[in-house]
Amino acid sequence: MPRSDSAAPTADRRALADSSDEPGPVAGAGGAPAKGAAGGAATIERYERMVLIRELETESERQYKAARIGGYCHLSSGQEAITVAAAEALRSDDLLVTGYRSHGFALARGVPPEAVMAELFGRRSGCARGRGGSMHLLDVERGYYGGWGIVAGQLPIATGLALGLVRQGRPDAVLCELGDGAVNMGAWHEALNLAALWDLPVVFLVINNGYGMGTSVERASAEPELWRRASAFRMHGERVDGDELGASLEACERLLERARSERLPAVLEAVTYRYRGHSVADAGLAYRTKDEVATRRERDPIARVRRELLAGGLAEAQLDAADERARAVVEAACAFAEADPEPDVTELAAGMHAPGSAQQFARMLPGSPLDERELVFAGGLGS
Ligand SMILES: Cc1ncc(C[n+]2csc(CCOP(=O)(O)OP(=O)(O)O)c2C)c(N)n1
Repeated sequence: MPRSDSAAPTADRRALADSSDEPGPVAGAGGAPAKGAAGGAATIERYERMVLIRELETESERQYKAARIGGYCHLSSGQEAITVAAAEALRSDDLLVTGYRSHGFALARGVPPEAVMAELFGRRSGCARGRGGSMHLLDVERGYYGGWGIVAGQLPIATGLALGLVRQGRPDAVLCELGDGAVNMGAWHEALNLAALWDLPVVFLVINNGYGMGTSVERASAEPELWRRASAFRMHGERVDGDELGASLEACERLLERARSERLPAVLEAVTYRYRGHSVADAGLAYRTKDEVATRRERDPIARVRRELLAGGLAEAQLDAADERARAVVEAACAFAEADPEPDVTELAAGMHAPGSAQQFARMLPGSPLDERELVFAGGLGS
């Protein structure tokens, strides 16, 4: 299909876009294997990346409980297969936007573990200069546009980034990660409507981990098969087993390539599970049972890849060594973060877009706290 540099709607493209009434390849929990699922996706490198994410999450929880990490802290333990697959399917010039459960995505996109941990600690060398914290990791040079704390806030950003790619004539795509709770927000409709209307190269990756805080998908969504909701926009939708590395990689690669080469947006629902509570402050057992968590742990994506690698001839010792390397990386990242200084208060206005914000901020130094009004109204909102 020819590419158009214009962002104007193309009626024939919309007519041709698959309707999700016709199911795409579906491989939900317990579902049939995804069509074309890539066999042999298990490699020691991918395994180690998944273990690194799990280890960093486990350590983050420890550090949070030791009060070295402040604010919010949402862990993605259990979601490593789809995270590693999605990040790997991205090319270096593609763009990534995520919600707040983002430590794994940042690592998988190549943000150094030291920069991730320093950000969690609120330190100067953090990937958001220590000013974003756990929910607002970002690394624009690596095409990672954050880390957004407002549920569904990243969706219009993703659509806008995709429009920007088209306007610049770039052949790249955007991957927008969101949670199952975000599909019930108004921004979902706005962002998907325009992405479909303007044929934008964006894949909306819905990580369905079963719950939005303490509310299950079935209690929150009139259509709990979330991939089907793409059909409201005449957009292609499909579901994949997000704990299955090969199927996840295949689906992400295919849909991103389709977005790049044909400018066709899509929804990919990845069914997975989060082992920990909604955030570190939530034990995660008020709305689900221990048995449920234990049953889901039997499908653990890391254990699956480990089994595949062993079956493929790797020795336990090689996998143990990979575990050990990941643990050492996390330990070093923690030591780095602890030694890293806190950002200076005078740097707080750096990177702000409001005109004159740096000068205004200079008047907000300790001793003149009421000048905050000036920063917000005159600088931020431009009164
Ligand atoms: C607009 C908005 N409303 C409410 C919240 C509070 N909140 C934070 S996380 C969350 C649940 C979102 O769940 P989901 O989208 O499934 O993502 P997950 O936590 O599973 O990754 C809510 C309601 C928020 N951050 N933003």
